[in-house]
Parts: sequence; C-alpha cells; structure tokens
Amino acid sequence: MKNRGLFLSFEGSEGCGKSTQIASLRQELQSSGHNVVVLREPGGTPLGEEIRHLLKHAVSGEGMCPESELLLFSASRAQLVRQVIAPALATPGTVVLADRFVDSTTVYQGIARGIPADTITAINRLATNGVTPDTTFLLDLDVSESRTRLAARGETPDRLEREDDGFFQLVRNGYLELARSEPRRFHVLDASSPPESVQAAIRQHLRQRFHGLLP
Ligand code: Z5A
Repeated sequence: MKNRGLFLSFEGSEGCGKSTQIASLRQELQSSGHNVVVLREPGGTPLGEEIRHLLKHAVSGEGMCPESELLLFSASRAQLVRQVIAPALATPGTVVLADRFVDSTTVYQGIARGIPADTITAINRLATNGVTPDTTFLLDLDVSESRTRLAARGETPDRLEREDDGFFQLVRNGYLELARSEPRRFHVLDASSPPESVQAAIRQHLRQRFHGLLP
C-alpha cells in the first residue's frame, strides 16, 4: 500500500448494490486491520446531509433547475473532501470507501441533464480539490432490473428516482462510456450477478492491484 490512505469509490445506477458491497468490504478490511471510513454522497458531513435532504426529499427542491442541482451536489462534495476525505487519506493505512463521488456528477448532471462538459469539469475540479479515487468500481445494471430492485423496497420514490427510463438509460450509457475513457481507474462489474459473485470480483481486483490490502 502507498504512503497515504487508499480511496475506493463505487458508482452505478440506483439499486446496483453499492451499499451491499461496501458493507461487506468494510468488514473484511477492518478484520484485516485497516482503519475504514465509509461515506455516501450526497452527504457524509452535517452540511452534506442537509443538502442531501434538499436534493432528494424537500418540497422546496421540486422544480430545481439542473444548474442548482449541480451546485448543490458539488457543495456537498466540497465540504466532504475538505472535512473528511482529505484528512482520512493523510493517514497511511486508512481506506476510504465512497458510495458515489465525482463520477456521479459527470454522468447525472453532465450526460443525463445535459450541462456542458467544460462546466462540469470546472465545477468538479473546484469541488474535489484534485482528490481522485485510486479505483472506481462501476456496478453496471440494466434499467429494468434497477427499477425492479427499487420497487421491491416499497418506498416512495424521491425526486431523482422519479425520472423516466430514458434518463436512466443515459446514466447507464454515460457510466460505461466514462469507464472506457479511464480504463486504469475504472473496474466494471456485472451487478446483475449474485452479490457473492460481485464481492469475489471486487476482492480479486483489489488483491491484484493493491498488494497486501487483503489477505
Ligand atoms: N446523484 C447525482 O445526480 N449527482 C451526484 O453528484 C451524486 C448523486 C453524488 C443518490 O441516491 C441520488 O443522487 C442518485 C444519484 C444522484 N439518484 N438517483 N436516482 P441515493 O444515495 O439515495 O441512492 P443510490 O446511490 O442511487 O442507490 P441506493 O438506492 O443506495 O442503492 P445501492 O446502494 O446501489 O444498492 P443496495 O442498497 O446495496 O441494493 C439495492 C437492493 O438490491 C437491496 O434490496 C439489495 O439487497 C439488492 N441487491 C444488492 N445487490 C444485489 C445483487 N447482486 N443481486 C440482487 N439483488 C441485489
């Protein structure tokens, strides 16, 4: 492992299994003696959690324009990077597991909402302050399976979950395109296979890429 912490992010469409995989990886890393920090976006700080509410559930968020949405996701991230992620990565042996990071903005606000790429790049740079995941796992899932998993929860869909299938197809294609453009950082997994198979593929990749991280 390197002379600083390790940053792993998990991306994909709704219900693709990020939280499930992060929970099991967290346990395994802790059992191997690592200090593990688990985060979600938007959120992960007191300010970020309030922004999360505005973005997902608040009545005042209905009708939000794409530019406000971009800036709110990015404000949450700017705070998270400076308050939590950068300090955690300054400690060797720490592993940060992020349930979504900057690639979500590139795909949802950039590709799916259609905000120009140069604007997205500039805002992403400001928010992340140059902090980039060492590896990003993309859990690829088709739109109908994603819908089925969300429906099985029986919860009222939030503002973003109410977008139509066309929006989520753009999200899926956008992620796959982004992964193709950064093959060294992204590792794409078939999220429709059983959780244990996804878990095994994640472990195998981490063992190959980061010697000594897992037994
Ligand atoms: N968003 C954005 O637009 N821009 C940004 O910059 C950021 C985010 C950061 C955040 O939603 C929303 O914000 C999201 C993107 C947008 N919007 N949408 N739509 P969130 O944080 O509330 O939720 P999420 O990240 O979209 O996903 P999730 O609901 O938390 O799901 P998940 O963590 O990926 O999946 P899970 O909870 O582990 O699993 C879902 C279900 O599937 C559960 O019942 C599991 O038991 C089951 N599961 C898990 N794995 C499997 C496998 N392998 N097979 C079968 N069933 C499985």
